Amino acid sequence: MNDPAYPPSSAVIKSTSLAELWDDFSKVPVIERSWPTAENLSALHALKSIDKKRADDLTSRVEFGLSFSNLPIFAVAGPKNAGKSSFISAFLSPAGRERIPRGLKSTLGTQRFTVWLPQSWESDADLLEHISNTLADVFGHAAEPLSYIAEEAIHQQTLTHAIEKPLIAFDTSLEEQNFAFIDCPDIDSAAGNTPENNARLRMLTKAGEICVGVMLVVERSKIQVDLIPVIERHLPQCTQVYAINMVRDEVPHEVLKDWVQEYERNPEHCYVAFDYEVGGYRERTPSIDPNLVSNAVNTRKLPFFFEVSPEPEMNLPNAVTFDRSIVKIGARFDPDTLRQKRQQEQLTEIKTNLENSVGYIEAETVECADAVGRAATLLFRACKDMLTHDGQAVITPDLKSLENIADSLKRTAPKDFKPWIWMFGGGFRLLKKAIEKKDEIKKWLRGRKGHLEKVQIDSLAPDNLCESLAGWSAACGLARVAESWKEDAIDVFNRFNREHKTTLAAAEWDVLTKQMWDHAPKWKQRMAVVLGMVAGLLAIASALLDFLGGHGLFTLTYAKLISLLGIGGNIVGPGMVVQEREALIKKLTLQNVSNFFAITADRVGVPRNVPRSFENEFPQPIVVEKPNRDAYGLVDRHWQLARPISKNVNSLRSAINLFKP
Ligand SMILES: Nc1nc2c(ncn2[C@@H]2O[C@H](COP(=O)(O)OP(=O)(O)O)[C@@H](O)[C@H]2O)c(=O)[nH]1
Ligand SMILES: [Mg+2]
Repeated sequence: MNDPAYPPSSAVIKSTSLAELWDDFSKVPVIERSWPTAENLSALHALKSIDKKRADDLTSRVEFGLSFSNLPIFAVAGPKNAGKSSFISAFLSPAGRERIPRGLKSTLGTQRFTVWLPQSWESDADLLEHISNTLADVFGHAAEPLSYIAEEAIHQQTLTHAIEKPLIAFDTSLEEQNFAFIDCPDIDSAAGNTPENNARLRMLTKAGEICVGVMLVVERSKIQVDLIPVIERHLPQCTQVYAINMVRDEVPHEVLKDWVQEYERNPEHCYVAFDYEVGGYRERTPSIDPNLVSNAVNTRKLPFFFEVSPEPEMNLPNAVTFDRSIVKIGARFDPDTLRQKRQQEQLTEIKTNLENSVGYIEAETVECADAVGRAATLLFRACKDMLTHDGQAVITPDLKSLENIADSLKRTAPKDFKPWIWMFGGGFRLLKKAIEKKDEIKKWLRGRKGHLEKVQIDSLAPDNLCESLAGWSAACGLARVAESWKEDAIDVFNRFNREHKTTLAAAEWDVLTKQMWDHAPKWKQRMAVVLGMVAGLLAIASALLDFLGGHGLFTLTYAKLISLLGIGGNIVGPGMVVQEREALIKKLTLQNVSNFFAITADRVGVPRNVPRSFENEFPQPIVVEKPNRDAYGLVDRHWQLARPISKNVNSLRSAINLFKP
């Protein structure tokens, strides 16, 4: 996977099927990533890293497209009390009808999606597994079986707050049908007209993904409701069947005319049922209506839907033949044709989706690299500003480095200073044991007041970094307040204190201290010079000791250091030496910035190399990389440095192009 040329034949990817195309999409490396990990990514992998939801959505669409069910499903939808459940009941066995909540009472409203399937499927394990997986994919939750005990089944369907969990039911009467149904909960337009604000509409849209058609049940007197276009809009790909219920004193072809004109509907697949509770029903309804022959006392009436004809006389009671009953609708459609129509739409959608995804991945990759570059530059600038005083980058001395300086000063001292160095040996020894002799240092300094003004400590604390990071994150487009950076800031300072040392080799210190001696004031007494120097070192040590234990950093410019030592060395000397000195000071100070930046970069999730615009001035960091997997840049921003592998991107693109749904 790590070879960008994989697979060797990528330039001639030939995809003939969705399966192969999906294989390419998930396997052919199209993105070469260098940070946070060096890795080549397939389009799917890249999409996942940019927008996980989009990748998951595409995956489930494709998987669904790959395994498109053999079963045409119709969603039965419509407003409350339109007769949806009654409509489905007509297709079920008497026992099945008992399992459906029907009624005007609000407690009998269907609250969940129930998928009704032929009984025999319950024992076909493979088929059932396929359907269950599909439902789980679409709804995001596994389907629950609908109980065979009527009371329990009704309880399951009327349970509120379980809309996301579909029910799955089997009935013997569906055996003759070529369809399965989804009984949908009532869609209430008062709850909103978009899936975003109406959970049921959202679920209906989802259900639409596995349906070839929608059977829309509406009450004759309420067909003006704005809900119908809303429902249709959310099931746009579906073949539509209309069932107009509770027609009263009207002739069916007039209802049809109204429907066609007012809603600009197709006159095809329009069914009507007369209201069985009003006078004249027996005279109006087709003579084959089972309500007319049913004489069992406890058999509930069901609306009898039959296909309306535009010819008035064809709708007369005796003219309606049994093949026009709703329960014969299976014969009106060829399930294969329905499915193919829907499947082709699905595949076309998938093709477009794949095409768009490739473009999106490419654009996002390039844009992300730019954003990361900007973020790193801004962060570097912030670190540099924090570690700069009076226009100069600072050193961050610790006791060890003070000791190194003292040792070097002793080594490079000119002969005429040596006796005084020897004389103040006690001061040097205090420096070596600074931690234990903290109080003695203070006493020593008090005894020699006047040799040194009070040392002003400059310091940097995690709070400073918190402020910087708050500003930085805002500039990066996703602000996080200062407090939220606390833990990160403390970690950065701890690591810096542990891992970064202001150090030069002994010989390098010697170059610097030799210079200091060369410029030591000649007008002062030798003793005063050495005394000032030791006092300076001890004063810095004392300030540092006060400072230890916190998370902060003690900062000092080189100019301040030599002024505290009181001897000099800041004067421009002959060329060679100046260059060498400048290089050493740079090593002492600029390295701080690079290291501090690298540690911060690790922590907040940006690449740790010195950004291009600072590359010439600053050395590369020399602290080890410790990535933080929870970093802002990785978790909140999905930052990465990557570039498209053009050759493979183009191949994948042409493969998608060649794919014919
Ligand atoms: N009067 C009359 N009532 C009906 C007719 N069709 C259904 N109903 C009743 O209307 C109520 C709501 O029906 P239901 O099928 O539960 O509607 P749903 O809310 O759309 O599922 C029930 O009490 C049914 O018995 C009809 O043609 N005439
Ligand atoms: Mg219902």
